[in-house]
Amino acid sequence: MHIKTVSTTPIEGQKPGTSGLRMKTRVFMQPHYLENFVQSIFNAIGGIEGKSLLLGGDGRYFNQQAIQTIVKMAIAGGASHLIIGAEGIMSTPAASAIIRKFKTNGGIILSASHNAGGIDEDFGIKYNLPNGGPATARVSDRIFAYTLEIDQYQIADLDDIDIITIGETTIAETRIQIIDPVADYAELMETLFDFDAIRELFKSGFRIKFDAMHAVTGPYAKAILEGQLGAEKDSVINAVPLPDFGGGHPDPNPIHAHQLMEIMYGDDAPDFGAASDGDGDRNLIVGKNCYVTPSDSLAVMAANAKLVSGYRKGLKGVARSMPTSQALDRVAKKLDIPAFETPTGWKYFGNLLDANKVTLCGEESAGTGSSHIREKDGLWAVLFWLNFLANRKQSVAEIMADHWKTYGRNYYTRHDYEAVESDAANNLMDGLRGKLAIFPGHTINGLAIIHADEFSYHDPVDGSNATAQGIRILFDGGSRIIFRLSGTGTEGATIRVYLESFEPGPENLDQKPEDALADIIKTASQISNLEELTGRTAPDVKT
Ligand code: VG1
Ligand code: CO
Repeated sequence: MHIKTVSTTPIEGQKPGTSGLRMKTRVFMQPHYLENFVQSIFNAIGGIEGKSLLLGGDGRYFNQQAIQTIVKMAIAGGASHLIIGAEGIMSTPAASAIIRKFKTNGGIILSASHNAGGIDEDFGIKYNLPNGGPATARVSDRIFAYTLEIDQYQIADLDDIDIITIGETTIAETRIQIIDPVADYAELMETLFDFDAIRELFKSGFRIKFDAMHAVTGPYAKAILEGQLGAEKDSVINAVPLPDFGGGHPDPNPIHAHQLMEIMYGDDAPDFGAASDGDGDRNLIVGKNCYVTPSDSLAVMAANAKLVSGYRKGLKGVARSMPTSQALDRVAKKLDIPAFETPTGWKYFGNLLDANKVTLCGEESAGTGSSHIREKDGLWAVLFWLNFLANRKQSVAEIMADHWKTYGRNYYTRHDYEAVESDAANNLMDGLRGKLAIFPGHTINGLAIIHADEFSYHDPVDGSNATAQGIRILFDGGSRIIFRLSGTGTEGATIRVYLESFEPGPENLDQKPEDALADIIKTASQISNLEELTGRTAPDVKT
């Protein structure tokens, strides 16, 4: 076998964002682009020689081609073992589970997650650590540093290998194993949940619709929900992963998962609806006529954890990303367990989970997960819900009403302004930064500001610090407004405005979120000069 050493030069902008490196697919397809980044990952972990790696992706356009390139580079670098999902498919949570199960030295996941796919859309790559979790900020910085000084990479001069057929081959020093991407994951789920109880639930006539959005979760949901648990045929819709996700946007929110929402709010709606994203780590939960915000879902899961077989002993602690609503904190307080507040992005949960400080964590962006792996996990969240629904024998709407009655309700919505000109977005953030000191003490639209800052996080486990993680404005009574710029977009800037108000109850727990939040929404646009600075009069997406 011939190993080519290819001369290259650094390519600007290969800085990982909230979750790996995401760019337009055509950018990734440029000569040396993928190779430079992959070699930088290898360099950042001290070389790939003698190491094992998991490889997989969400099946989007360029997935298989990219896997071939990475395989040839890993062989050239002397990797000892590659585990690859058949057809290059592997959901992010399954990848995390397999890295942990087979104790590989990490993994490379090809995905731009909730971003659209196709030659004119987005592609992405991320490196996960031996604990199965996303590279920490430190490791990501090291990878980025190598992209700035790279001058060569190695690649084996080989024909494409067969990544379709399950089996094993050895090329030079490298054992290559093609595995069923579903089996190990399904096995893990069975250890966490009471499959018999869920089977009984389906047998009793309970109906589910799971929208896989033509993304990676299709095969997993089919095998587990319909196959193992006996949900009726066609419970899983859009189940076949497509390279362009059928032209849709695989982001499980009420806007992009509108097909599911129509079913769940239509005549003869099933009892339970759910959807997952491009790489299978997000979840949307919706009952009959009852959308559950991700922040509420996280809180309800924490409150009901003891009814779920794998979590019967209770939770060590919980964590949420800073913009996620404070509903979780109220549950933690009642359970008398610690609650952590981290910056946005799953990489900040890894240390807390490794140190056994938390069992359950989540984000407002439809991500929930637990210590079973080190990524958020879409289908796991669905099974978690099904497990406690099987015990409680109540509808989703009843469970929500009961939850709010007990804890009060954190009304919540997120407004996204996408593809805003970067300068305008930065001006907006700078403008707010400049006013942080003078905000407290002011009352706007009847809302009294008690605190304003730019969120920073001190990791209690490794002592690292993350600064500039979003601007927060806190009001008397528990309401909040948060502004942040997205770190996963590929075009201009995306401004995210997170809006939350608290209603202790027992009255006013049944308002429409947009009514309950009207003053907060108005205040957010006033204090940020959003319209003036960006020219936008309405958000592109409201979740
Ligand atoms: C978004 C979400 C964040 C999530 C990240 C990756 O990041 O807000 O909560 O962890 O996507 O999710 P940002 O920087 O665009 O706000 V996934 O499922 O796209 O990998
Ligand atoms: Co995702």
